[in-house]
Amino acid sequence: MTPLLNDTFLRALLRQPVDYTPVWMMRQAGRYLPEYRATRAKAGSFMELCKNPELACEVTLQPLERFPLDAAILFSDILTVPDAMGLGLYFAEGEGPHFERPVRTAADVAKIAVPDPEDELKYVMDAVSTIRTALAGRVPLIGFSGSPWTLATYMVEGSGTKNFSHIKGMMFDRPDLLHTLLDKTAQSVTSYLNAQVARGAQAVMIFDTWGGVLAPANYREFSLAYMQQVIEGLTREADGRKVPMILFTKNGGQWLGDMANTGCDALGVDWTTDLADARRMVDDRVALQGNLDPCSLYASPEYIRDAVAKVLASYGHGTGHVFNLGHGITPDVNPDHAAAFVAAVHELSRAYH
Ligand code: 1CP
Repeated sequence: MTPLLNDTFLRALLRQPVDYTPVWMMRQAGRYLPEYRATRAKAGSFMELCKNPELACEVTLQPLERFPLDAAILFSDILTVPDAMGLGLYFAEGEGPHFERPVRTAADVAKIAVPDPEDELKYVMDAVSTIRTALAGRVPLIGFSGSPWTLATYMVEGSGTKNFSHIKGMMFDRPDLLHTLLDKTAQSVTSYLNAQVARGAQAVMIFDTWGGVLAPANYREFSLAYMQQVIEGLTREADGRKVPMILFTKNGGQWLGDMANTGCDALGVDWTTDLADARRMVDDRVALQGNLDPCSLYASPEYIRDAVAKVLASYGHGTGHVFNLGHGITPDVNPDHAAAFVAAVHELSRAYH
């Protein structure tokens, strides 16, 4: 294996000493980059881009060519898993994702299969191998999946949603059905993440984008429990090195203490929780990743630098912090502002280590 030239990100996740705070951005390969839009046009569509390992590799590396980021993230989407479970994913132009066959009834749940990642999701695995080779040890590669709950919201709703009526309807009316669906989804996520690690992912992250819409007891029963099931089944070491695991529930600030007990190595934190409070809640048991409001990047580079300084001060001294936005970078951000953000983290964080 090629040696890893910059392992700052992995070290911070494992709370080992670092010289500066490592940084990457959720959705760092995406629509705010003109070169991304050009590659997507060349591929034909977003899904064709995901299914072409060479082009998926090209867009994964694009943000690293522009900015000195400390990690790369596999270019794919969380919804490839329900697609492989038989739901028929498609993107209508100018709209979000949709499924041809949403899961609504007992018969629909019974039909759901746990996919073999090296078969139905082989295109993702080939992208992981291609990217890992192309990175040549520059920075670590992050693999990812949606959480079982977040995937189930799309599977039951059939698309994005504002009210969560179908998924919450199932949760309150037929919890048994939803538990069966979540169990199958958790099994799928576990083997999908393990296959990514086998192909070269050096850290993994679970995106629980919609856990934060749940009441606390429902969060524990329908989201957290299944993320815990996934974590218990994960490969935790590869090439003689620990594979750190990051858990991110958007809007989950009040549950960080519970989340830290799942066996994960790090927690993603959005901007609605102060990192100083988050650090107290997890009591230095796990590392923290976050948490600048992505809309801060609409402001001037001077403002961005100041905002970065405040987040660094809020975390305070010592390792265990990976700098990130609190959620994905938005499509209309000026890439020069992303550059100012990354530069400010690298420059200002040295004083904290
Ligand atoms: O038009 C386009 O080019 C498609 C836009 C796009 C992109 C760039 C989608 C559709 N997905 C992605 C890539 C993507 N999605 C990545 C790539 C790696 C990177 O970070 O650079 C990742 C990690 C995701 C994860 C993802 N997809 C999440 C979880 C994280 C989050 O942002 O909360 C979710 C919820 C999705 C679903 C999805 N895929 C795409 C869209 C527009 C959506 C959101 C749908 C909705 O509004 O509910």
